[in-house]
Amino acid sequence: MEIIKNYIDGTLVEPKSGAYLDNFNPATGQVYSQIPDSAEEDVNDAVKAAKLAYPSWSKTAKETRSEILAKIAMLIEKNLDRLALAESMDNGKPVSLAKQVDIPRAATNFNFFATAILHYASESHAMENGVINYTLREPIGVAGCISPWNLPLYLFTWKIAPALAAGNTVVAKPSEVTPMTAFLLSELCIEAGLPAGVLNIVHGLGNKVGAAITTHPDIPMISFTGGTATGAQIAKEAAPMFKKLSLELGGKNPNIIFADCDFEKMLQVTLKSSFSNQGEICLCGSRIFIEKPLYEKFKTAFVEATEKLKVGNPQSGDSDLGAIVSEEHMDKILSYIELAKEEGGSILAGGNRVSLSGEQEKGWYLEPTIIEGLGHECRTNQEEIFGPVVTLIPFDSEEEVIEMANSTKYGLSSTIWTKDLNTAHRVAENLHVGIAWINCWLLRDLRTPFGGTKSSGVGREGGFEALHFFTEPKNVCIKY
Ligand code: TXE
Repeated sequence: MEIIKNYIDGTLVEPKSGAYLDNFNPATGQVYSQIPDSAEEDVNDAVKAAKLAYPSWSKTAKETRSEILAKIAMLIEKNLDRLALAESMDNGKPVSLAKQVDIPRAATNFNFFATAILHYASESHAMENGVINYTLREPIGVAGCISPWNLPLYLFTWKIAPALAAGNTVVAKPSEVTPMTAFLLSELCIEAGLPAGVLNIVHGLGNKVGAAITTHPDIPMISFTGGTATGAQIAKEAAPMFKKLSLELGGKNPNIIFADCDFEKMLQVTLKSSFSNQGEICLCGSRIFIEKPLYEKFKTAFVEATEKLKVGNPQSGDSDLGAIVSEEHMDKILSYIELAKEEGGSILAGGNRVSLSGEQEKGWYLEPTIIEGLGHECRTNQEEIFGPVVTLIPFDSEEEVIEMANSTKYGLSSTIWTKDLNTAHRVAENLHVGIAWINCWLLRDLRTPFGGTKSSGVGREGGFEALHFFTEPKNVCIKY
C-alpha cells in the first residue's frame, strides 16, 4: 500500500495529525494507497517554507530558474511510463491516453515556461521634455495553486510552472481524488535540485487544505481549476482579502455541425470531443448541434461509431474509455441520465453502468451515452455533467444555433464544423466563449490565452497571460 507524503521545505513529510485518507483505483474500485489528511497546520508549515525560500528564489537569475524547470521536464519525460501508469491507476483514464496526452503535456508545461520566462519583457513609454516610464513585472510572493482530478499532472503543472518561472514560490494542492502523480512529481523536484521551500505540495481535502490555502493571509494569489461552485466559494473567501484570482471552471460546450462540413473528419474528431477521458474534460463538446439536413445521417453514423468504442480496463492498452474517477462521480453522471429520461430524452446509445469481470468487477465504468429529443433549455442541456454523455440537438439556422449555444451560464469553449469560411468566422465571433475551434478540437498552442467567460471562469492561463497573472506590474516614471 503506497503511502503518499506531503512535500514541505524540500522534504517528504507525514501530515502532522498522522491521519490519512483512502485513495481508490477507479478501475478496480479498491483502495490502493493512502493520502495525507492534512490540515491548516500543514499548510502553515508549507507557507512558512515558501516565504523563507522566496527572497532567494525571486532573485535567482531567470536563466537559472529556467534550467531547473527544464531539468524537471527532462525527469518527467524520463519517467513517462511510470507516471502514465500512476495517472491511469489514480484517475481511471486509459494508460495510452496518459502516455500520449497527460504526461507529455506536464513536461511541456515545464519546458514551455522555462523558455517563456527568458523572453518575457515589459514596455516603456516615453513622454515629452525628458520623461520616460518603464514597467517592471515583478514576482509577487507565495502562489496558491489548486487543481482538479480530471487531468491531474497536466493541470497541476500548468499552474506551478509559470508561477515558479516568474520567481514566485508555491503552495500547491492536487485533488484528493488523484494525488499520486503530484507526489511522484515531488520526488522528481528533489532529484532536479529544486531548492527547498520553492515548491510545497500539501495533500488533503478541499474544504480543509484547499480552504486553508485560499484564506491564508500570506498567499496573495490563487490559481484554481475545478468546479464552478467551488470557484464561487473560493472567490467569496478570497475577494475581501484582495487576492489575485485565476479561476478555470466548468463548461457545457457546444459542438456545432453544419451540413456542409467534412463529414468523416468531423465524425472522427466528434467521437473524441464527446468521450475522450470518459468525457471528463472541461473542453468536451457535450451539446452537439446538427444542422437539420445532416441530422439523420449524423445520428446513424455517430451511434454506430459510439457503440464500437471499448469500455474496459484502463491498463489493458486497448480500451477507448476507462473508468469514471470515483463512485460518487459515476452516480452523479447516472443521475443525469435518469434526469434526461424524465425530461423526455431518448437514449440512442449507452445509458448504463458497465460490469466487467475479474479484478475490474467492482470498477466504475459507464457506457458512452447519446441522448436526443431534449430542448436546449432543459437541465440536461444547461448543467455540466462531466461524463461520457452527449445530447443531439437539430437546428435550422445559424441565428438559432448561436442563440441555443449561448443559452447556458457557461462560456468556455466551442467547436464549429463547416467548409464555409464566412460562416466559420461569423459563428466564432458570435459565440460567448473563451476558445473556438473550427474544424478541429483540442489543438493547443500554449502561447494562446486559455480560459472561459461567464461561469466558466475569471482570467486566462497560458503564454504571457500566465506570466502576467503571476507577476505584479509596477510603473516607474523618471524625469532626466
Ligand atoms: O472539482 P472541485 P471536482 C467540474 C465538474 C466536476 C465538478 C467537481 O463538473 O463534477 O467540477 O469536480 C479543491 N476551497 N470540473 O470535485 O470540487 C479540491 O480538493 C479550496 C471541471 O474535482 O472543484 C480539488 O483539489 N479548494 C474542472 C479542486 O478544488 C477546494 C475539472 C477541484 O475540486 C475547495 C474538474 C474549497 N472550498 C472538475 N473545495 C475543469 N474546468 O477542468 C474543493 N477544493
